[in-house]
Amino acid sequence: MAERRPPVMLPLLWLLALCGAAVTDPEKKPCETCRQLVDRFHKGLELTSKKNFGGGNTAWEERTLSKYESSEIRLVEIIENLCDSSDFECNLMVEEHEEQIEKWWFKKRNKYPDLVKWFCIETIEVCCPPGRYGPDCLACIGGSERPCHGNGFCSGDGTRRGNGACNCKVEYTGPFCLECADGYFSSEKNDTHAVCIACHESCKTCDGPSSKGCKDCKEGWTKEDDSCVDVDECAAEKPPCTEDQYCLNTEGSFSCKRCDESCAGCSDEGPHKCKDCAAGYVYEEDKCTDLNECDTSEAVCVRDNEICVNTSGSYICVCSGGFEEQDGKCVEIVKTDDEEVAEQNISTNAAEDSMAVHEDL
Ligand SMILES: *[C@@H]1O[C@H](CO)[C@@H](O)[C@H](O)[C@H]1NC(C)=O
Ligand SMILES: *[C@@H]1O[C@H](CO)[C@@H](O)[C@H](O)[C@H]1NC(C)=O
Ligand SMILES: *[C@H]1O[C@@H](CO)[C@H](O)[C@@H](O)[C@@H]1NC(C)=O
Repeated sequence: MAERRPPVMLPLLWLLALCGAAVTDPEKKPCETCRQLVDRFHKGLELTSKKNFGGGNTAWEERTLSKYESSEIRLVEIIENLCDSSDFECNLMVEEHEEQIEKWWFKKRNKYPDLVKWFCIETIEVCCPPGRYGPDCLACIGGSERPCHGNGFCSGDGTRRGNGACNCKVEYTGPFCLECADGYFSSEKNDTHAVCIACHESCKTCDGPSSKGCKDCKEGWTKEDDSCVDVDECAAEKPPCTEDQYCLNTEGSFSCKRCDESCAGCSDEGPHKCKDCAAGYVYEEDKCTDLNECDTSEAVCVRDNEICVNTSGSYICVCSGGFEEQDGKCVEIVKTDDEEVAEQNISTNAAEDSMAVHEDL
């Protein structure tokens, strides 16, 4: 029978334990680890099965190969590839339960072909069958066939963890996920089945699909002749937007948009919808247009050697070419000695270069 093979994994585990904080994912649940491990086991089986169709099939090969099929050599090959070297939980699980895996391989495989069931659920007890949860694998609310009546997720489903409470899908609510959440109405219901469908967008609660089915209106809608209709927030006595914005009504809501920069207050988008023109703009041809302050009979930029630059809504005064701002004046730009020498160097070099070219010719 299978000899215990040398524990090659131990030094690795020591190493991993030392930097355990970095590689351990505390959220990774043991059942998930076990299921992944079994997945890898099946992959290993597949990979090693190719060895059965290696080449010729002499009687000798047949005998050797069929021996290999259920051999310890094959098992060792599979086990060595069960976990990524950085996967601490997986390596630990294999290390702790290698004997059971061997036992299954040599004794139980035929009778219990489902390795998740035999290993993860029944032997090392980290998983439960589907629809069951917790240390004792109790059935989820609604039964293990249809946990949470098919309308939610059962806490701990399929693992030895959780408390079996239902986390309902968005349409459903209540401990059994048989009630409809706000915004959904019940189209079918008995003790074990419920189907909830979304209300019309105008309803907060409803008992039918159209806006006539609303029991309460959603915010932004109001009851009128049995249905919920959009409230025009923009028409309110006290407008909801600020002075430099206009109001845009939408189904169930509204938004405030910035007026054009040429406006001081506006009723809609663009320079044509201003209530008044902003400073620096004048009303001209049905809209507020930018004023060219530089183009007035009176000079606006009055210092020596400066020019006026028209900007939208205003103007600036800047020094003209060859002058720079210094202590509130525009003064001629003086080159430092270094700059002048450098400039000379460039022109000398350029001259030398062109001479060199002539020599080459
Ligand atoms: C409840 O409704 C479902 C689906 O319509 C049906 O299959 C089931 O038999 C019903 N159960 C009872 C107790 O009436
Ligand atoms: C100008 O060129 C001379 C020699 O060609 C060099 O020594 C000097 O450092 C250069 N000056 C500058 C500012 O680049
Ligand atoms: C400033 O001048 C007015 C009037 O000529 C123009 O209509 C503007 O476009 C101009 N503004 C800018 C930023 O050039």
